[in-house]
Amino acid sequence: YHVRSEKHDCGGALISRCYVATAAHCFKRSKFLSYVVRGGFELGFRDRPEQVREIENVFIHPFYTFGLQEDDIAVIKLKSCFTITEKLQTICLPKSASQFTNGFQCVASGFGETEDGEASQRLKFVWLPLIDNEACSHESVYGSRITNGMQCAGSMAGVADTCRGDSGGPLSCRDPVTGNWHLWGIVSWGESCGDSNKPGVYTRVERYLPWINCVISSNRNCQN
Ligand code: 4AZ
Repeated sequence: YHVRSEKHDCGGALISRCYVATAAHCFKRSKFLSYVVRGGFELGFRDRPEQVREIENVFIHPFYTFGLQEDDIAVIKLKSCFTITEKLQTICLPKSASQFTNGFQCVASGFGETEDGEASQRLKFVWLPLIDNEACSHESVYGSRITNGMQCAGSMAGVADTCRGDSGGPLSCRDPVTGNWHLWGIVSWGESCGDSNKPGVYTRVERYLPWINCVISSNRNCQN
């Protein structure tokens, strides 16, 4: 899913017909009620599966602090819900903290910056292995900047990565038993893009399940 305004451009993931999960930092400088959410595969082109929805409300995690990267998660409530079709579906939330572990290959997707330094006009995706927090907290990587609410993914050798504009979009992992895709991460930050020892850092969605479920069931922001 694609969230766009004049100044900001972020991804998001449909976690139910009426709610989109994205990054809190996407709302840094924006008037979020003017945002529009669309499901589609090309920018500036209304391809067949696309549906456009306006935002009714944005719930930013109460511990998120602008400028910092912790608790970088927000839930968007849509004014009207999406219609589920073959090409427009919801993604499952994580099942448990240990559902996907170090080395598991997941998929990040978005319209973010490519090698040529410009936003992609087409939705792109890349397979990225999960990196455990111990390895990602190594001093040659990100040190103490990695906290429990984060999940690193990518290669320590670099190259494949997410980048500016992919923020808020999904890091999706497929359960090998059920075949269901789960929203394991949300594109959050990283030092540049594709550099060695600087993998992408994602919001670890599993840690926020109580908050997400509380927001969706109460339609109000929640304290944890
Ligand atoms: C960004 O600024 C951003 N390489 C997103 C992802 C990554 C770096 C920066 C990861 O939105």
